[in-house]
Amino acid sequence: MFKNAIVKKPGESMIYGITTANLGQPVYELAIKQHKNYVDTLKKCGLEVEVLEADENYPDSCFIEDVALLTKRCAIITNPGAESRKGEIKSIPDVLKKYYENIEYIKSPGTIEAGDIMMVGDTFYIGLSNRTNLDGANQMKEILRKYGYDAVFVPLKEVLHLKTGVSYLENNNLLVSGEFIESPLFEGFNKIIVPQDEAYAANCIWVNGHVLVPEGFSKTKEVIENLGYIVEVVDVSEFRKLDGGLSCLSLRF
Ligand code: CIR
Repeated sequence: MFKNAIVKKPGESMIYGITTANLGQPVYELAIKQHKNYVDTLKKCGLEVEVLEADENYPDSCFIEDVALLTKRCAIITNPGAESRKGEIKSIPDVLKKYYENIEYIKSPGTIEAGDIMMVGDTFYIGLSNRTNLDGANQMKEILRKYGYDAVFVPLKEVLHLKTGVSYLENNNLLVSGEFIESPLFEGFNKIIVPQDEAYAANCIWVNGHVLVPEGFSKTKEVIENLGYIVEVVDVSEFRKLDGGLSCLSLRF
């Protein structure tokens, strides 16, 4: 079960965030509304949510998931692979000190963004992507091992981050799409295949028996409902325009 979440409000500069989506510029006012609704949904799932103020210097900083990996035993501050995002980590240790005694750091030339990390019990799947290099992944693995965790590397071909294409819903249920459907690394899971035309919905989050599903993906929503989860539909259209999904908008621990 998770108790806490940390989110960061989007700043007006978000409209200049990194994107490959080709869906146009986000509408800031709408993004703010959607962000607030996202926070309310996390609260509805039983989380206490700390809301950090926006930082206009970093257009992508609302995607706070990428700057830290929070486990039960330690917090690990990442080193984002995207040049414009590297400075996002500066403010994070102070925020995490309230919650964690053990804070570790990934150092250059290692890079890692935690959107590439999926927690499955005591095992962490780490995507090797354009943002997460082998050095960063190896550092992360070493730190995780020190705290009694395991790590499995997953080379990525197409998606931005590992969790863009695969989400763990607990109880051995794994939402998978595209390049991950046939991956031998995920053979042992009960795979729930996300159809190609709903690929964006492969990024869902499990929060204490609820699953947050993005609005507009009825097939995926129905399959998740049929598994017995309480589904919370959340509209994140403005964040999708920046290649971001539901998981990217919070740190949950
Ligand atoms: C980026 O390209 O870094 C942002 N526009 C989107 C980050 C999405 N984060 C995530 O998937 N964890």
